[in-house]
Amino acid sequence: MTVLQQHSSHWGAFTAEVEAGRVVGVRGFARDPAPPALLANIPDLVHAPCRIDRPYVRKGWLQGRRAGHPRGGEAFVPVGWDQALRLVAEESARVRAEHGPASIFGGSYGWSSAGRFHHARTQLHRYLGVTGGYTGQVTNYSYGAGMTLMPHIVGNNACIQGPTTDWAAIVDHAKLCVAFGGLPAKNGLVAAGGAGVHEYGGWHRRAARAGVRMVNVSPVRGDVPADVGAEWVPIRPGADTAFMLGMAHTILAEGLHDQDFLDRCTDGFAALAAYVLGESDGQPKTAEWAAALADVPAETIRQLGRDIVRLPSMLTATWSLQRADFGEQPYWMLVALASMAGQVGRPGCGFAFGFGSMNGMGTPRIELATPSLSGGRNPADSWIPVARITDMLEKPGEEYDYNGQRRLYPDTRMIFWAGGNPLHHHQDLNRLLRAWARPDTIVVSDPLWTAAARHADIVLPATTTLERNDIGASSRDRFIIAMRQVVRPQAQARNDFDILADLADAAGVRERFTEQRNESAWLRFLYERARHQVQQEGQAMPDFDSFWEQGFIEFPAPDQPYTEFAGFRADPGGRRLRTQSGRIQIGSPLLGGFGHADCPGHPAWREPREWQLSPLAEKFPLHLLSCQPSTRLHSQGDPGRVSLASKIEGREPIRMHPEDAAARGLVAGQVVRIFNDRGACLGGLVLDDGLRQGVVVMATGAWFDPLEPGVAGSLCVHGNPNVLTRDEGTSALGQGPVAQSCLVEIEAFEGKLPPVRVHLPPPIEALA
Ligand SMILES: Nc1nc2c(c(=O)[nH]1)N[C@H]1C(S)=C(S)[C@@H](COP(=O)(O)OP(=O)(O)OC[C@H]3O[C@@H](n4cnc5c(=O)[nH]c(N)nc54)[C@H](O)[C@@H]3O)O[C@H]1N2
Ligand SMILES: Nc1nc2c(c(=O)[nH]1)N[C@H]1C(S)=C(S)[C@@H](COP(=O)(O)OP(=O)(O)OC[C@H]3O[C@@H](n4cnc5c(=O)[nH]c(N)nc54)[C@H](O)[C@@H]3O)O[C@H]1N2
Ligand SMILES: [Mo]
Repeated sequence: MTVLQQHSSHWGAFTAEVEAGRVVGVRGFARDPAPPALLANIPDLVHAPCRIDRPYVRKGWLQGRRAGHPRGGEAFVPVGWDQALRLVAEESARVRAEHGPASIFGGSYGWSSAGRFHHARTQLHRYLGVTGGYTGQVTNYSYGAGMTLMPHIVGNNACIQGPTTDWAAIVDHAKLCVAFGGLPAKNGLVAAGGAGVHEYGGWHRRAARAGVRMVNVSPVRGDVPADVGAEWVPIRPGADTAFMLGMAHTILAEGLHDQDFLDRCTDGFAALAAYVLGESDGQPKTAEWAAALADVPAETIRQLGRDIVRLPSMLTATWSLQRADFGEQPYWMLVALASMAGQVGRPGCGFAFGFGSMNGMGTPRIELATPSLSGGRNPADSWIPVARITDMLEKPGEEYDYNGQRRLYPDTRMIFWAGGNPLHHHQDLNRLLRAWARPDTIVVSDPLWTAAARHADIVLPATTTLERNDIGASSRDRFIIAMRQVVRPQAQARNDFDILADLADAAGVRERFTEQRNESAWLRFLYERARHQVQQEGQAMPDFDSFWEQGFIEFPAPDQPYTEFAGFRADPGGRRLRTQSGRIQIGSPLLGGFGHADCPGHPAWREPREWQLSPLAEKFPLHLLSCQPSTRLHSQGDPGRVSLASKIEGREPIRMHPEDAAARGLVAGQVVRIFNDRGACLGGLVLDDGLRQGVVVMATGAWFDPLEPGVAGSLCVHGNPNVLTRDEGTSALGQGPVAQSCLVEIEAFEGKLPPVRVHLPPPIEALA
């Protein structure tokens, strides 16, 4: 007999089909016009051969070999829950007492699951907070540089995170949409907290049908789906700021800039104008200058410059643009360009970031509170910018810059991670692995034997989301979803909440952690709190029991299109932005005063440290873009059927232009070795003439599978591109990751193909 149960995930709500206690299939949510194919990965995750069936401890750790020992190369010893929790409790108490709370690194970056209560990272923060504090992480891998910059420029981060100008306004009013990085369909499959509906792709098509001219400025033609009919400008990766400066030069030189808007609504334009015209540095940023860097015709740049003034225009950039050297600059320059063109605040016009990056970005929605759990206070008040983890481990006590502050790295003795996969997500994994050997103890909670779990000392088996009750909600979606438990916890897996409650108990603070609520009391509490707020915001929500019974709530779409900055444009004096001048900072005396050469007082071209015009390109001529996967969410779902079906001889696909392949004697379907001075991995070759020549694309998220586990620098036989990417901050301002500034070379893989072992458990040994 098949039992049906509704649940949700970051890639959408669904109904699970259960037979004899096993998830055998999933059906897309009935209200969803486009449920993503990658939902089909779900049964394979719940019942994966690489589920962690019980707690484990690394053998060498049990034998006293701690700091300095490379992790990942040893067998694990099965232990009972009591012993595992006792070891974690004793070790955290020891580290806190000997080294202080900041020596426990609990940033725990990662997406974990869609449910807002059992959100692993938030639960961990609550536990570490009530037991004395920890070092956390601020900003994110998604748009860390952008989100540090934008409050200085426009006063907040709505233009990156939403609510931003919506597609309804664009459809009604814009005539031109210039999309840097395009509007890739694959990224719309996903939203943090899940989705009742995937409406994202539909809006691009409606805009095109309404006569909005779409321009895809990207190294990848497929970054706007073919049926949208966009023009393709195959820019050299990393050249976007130069391209925009070339447009700005045309606008200025031809006197097309909107002086009235600039005077009323912006501050600091004179400094940028002097720079664009070359008065301040001797180099006019002409379209010809930009064309040489971007490798597109100067006339294309010039014409686009004129068009964004002439036509009601929306300028967008994906989040990936700022995940690169000096990633703050294209974002700042896009704001400046839209301002010069006088588009900001005109209906359906201006600038926005992330339209091509996630479901729900730009989708019309009434802003309402959603149920959510707070991570609580961190009494240690210690944190690092998210992507500076390797630096932190390598350089305890050393100084670094962030956002105008001089800060110190803490001395990390223990790491506790729940709901993220740093050995998937961080750049330059070989460098991270060397630094990962330094702490005394690493604890990882995850349902699966991910690379992070394999490189831990104490491994705690967590439930998957389908093994518990929760509430799914996203600030970018109109639905709240009842996520009903689908199957029992598998093997000895436990909920993070229960694991951490027992650990809090060992520290004598169980009730401060649980607040005397169990799962069902928490769900009711979080829901009712949101309901109360929503009522104050003028919308109705049923009581908790009716919601749970009904299964979901759908809020109406707003009846008016929304344009960000419309109110500000109409009344800049009355609607001051929360910036230094109260206006848009095209130049910023504040940022100029920070004195960072890599992020000066106005948007500026800084040649990427690594790209095809740097000397390194002689040795490594291909530009690698490691983008988001269409077959999974980051590393989640990699052992699932949709992800596995895309692999070539078990290796992650890498896309290359046919002429680049021919020049190297490579053919489609072949296993290749991708390498640079930082590392190497295997991949399966796919030919794609929709790529700019010289650019290769490999998705993130194939589980890191070193040929020699525990040896940094070993070949990843599966295809995690982060063995190749560089680990450096975007600038002293944002310190964001620079994954997209990466050069590689590719050759045929010769010799016997090593097996991919990472989707099976690691070696396990009982102690005599
Ligand atoms: N080269 C390169 N690298 C990148 C990027 C890029 O563009 N290029 N993008 C970056 C970006 S934007 C991001 S957001 C990151 C994503 O990096 P992550 O968020 O770390 O990636 P996920 O694979 O989502 O990891 C989530 C983990 O949580 C586990 N999990 C799920 N549910 C639970 C639970 O209930 N409890 C516990 N304990 N664990 C659970 C999953 O099994 C999985 O291992 O990657 C970044 N890395
Ligand atoms: N299916 C799926 N969707 C996802 C995710 C996932 O794992 N799977 N992850 C989600 C998360 S956490 C995030 S943060 C977002 C990330 O969203 P994004 O950062 O927008 O995603 P990417 O795929 O890295 O990049 C988008 C496009 O930008 C283009 N691009 C890259 N570099 C350059 C450049 O230098 N110049 C120009 N002009 N274009 C460039 C690439 O061709 C790429 O296809 O995606 C979200 N959506
Ligand atoms: Mo992200």
